[in-house]
Amino acid sequence: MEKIVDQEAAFQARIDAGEKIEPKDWMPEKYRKTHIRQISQHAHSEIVGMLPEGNWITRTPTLRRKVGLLAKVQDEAGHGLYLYSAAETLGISRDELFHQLHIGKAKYSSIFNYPTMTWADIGAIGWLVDGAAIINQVMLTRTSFGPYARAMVRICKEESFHQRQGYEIMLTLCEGTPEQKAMAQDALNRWWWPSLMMFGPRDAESPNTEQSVKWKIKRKTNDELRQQFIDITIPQAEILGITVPDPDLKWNEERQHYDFGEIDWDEFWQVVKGNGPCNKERLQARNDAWNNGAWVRNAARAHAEKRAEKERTAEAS
Ligand code: BYC
Repeated sequence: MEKIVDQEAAFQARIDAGEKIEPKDWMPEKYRKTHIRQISQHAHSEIVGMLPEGNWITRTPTLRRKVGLLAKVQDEAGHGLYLYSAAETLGISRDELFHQLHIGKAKYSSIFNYPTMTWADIGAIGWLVDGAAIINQVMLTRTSFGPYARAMVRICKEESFHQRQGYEIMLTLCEGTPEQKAMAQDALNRWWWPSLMMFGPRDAESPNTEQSVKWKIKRKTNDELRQQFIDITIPQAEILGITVPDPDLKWNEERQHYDFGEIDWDEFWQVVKGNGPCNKERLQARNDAWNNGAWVRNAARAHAEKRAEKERTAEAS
């Protein structure tokens, strides 16, 4: 018992000194579990996040937009792969991580349970969803677990391209016909509040924040990041000439931040619990992809076994 207390104190001292924790280092079991939870949820978000945008690859308005969107969706797959690899360093298999997603046990970001109804939604996702993700992920480049922090550096570079391509779509629509501008406004109306929910519950209702801040998994709280996102995004909406759907939004000179209205937390928890507009469709799509890919996994396994057998025979002779 005393040994564990000493180890925990030494571990906290390393965190306090700003050292990175690496996979083979001693770590408290809860630190390991928190990381498996957060990194795998993050990986699942990247993979499930391909679905709403993938929905528009065949319907982009121009070839240039198709190339950009294809590259973005492929990037998200790559982000998922770096993150699954980072989670595996903590001693959990990728099959287990997928299994937890497929049976609905593991979470993924609430935002991907909303539908992409018009082309402007693709602009809004890049601008707002990737914009929110960057705010969170720039913080995570300094998180205390080495493999997660390093994955984030590369991911952030790609996310900033994603954010700009989304904003450029919005800018083009807002400079277009009145119908195009109305489409951009409608997308902002539908994506604004769910984007604010991406940062998670209010600090007072966030069971994991206190410990995660202590372990420097999180360097900022959910509410701090949400405020940062709002402060950065409002001037961008002003440039576009569209209105953020929040009558309570107002610059607060004293706080030097925007005040904003109440988020619908009931909607947030309903979506997190699986009752959002597209939760069932998203899980079905992931399960179908897994089941339809069985023949590829079987073929790869058979090929690997054949090769190993060949090598064994060559060594024996
Ligand atoms: N959605 O104590 P809290 C992308 C859960 S993808 C669903 O504050 P924590 C992109 C939370 O898990 C980028 N669940 O938790 C991809 C916890 O439940 P459990 C996605 C949520 O972990 C494709 C409970 O609520 N980014 O950029 O300290 C196309 C209490 O919350 C949500 C990441 O995944 C939510 N929004 O803080 C385009 C970032 N919020 O697990 C773009 C990595 C909370 O205890 N994750 N919950 O059962 C994080 O930074 C943190 O996990 C969070 C939550 C800030 C999200």
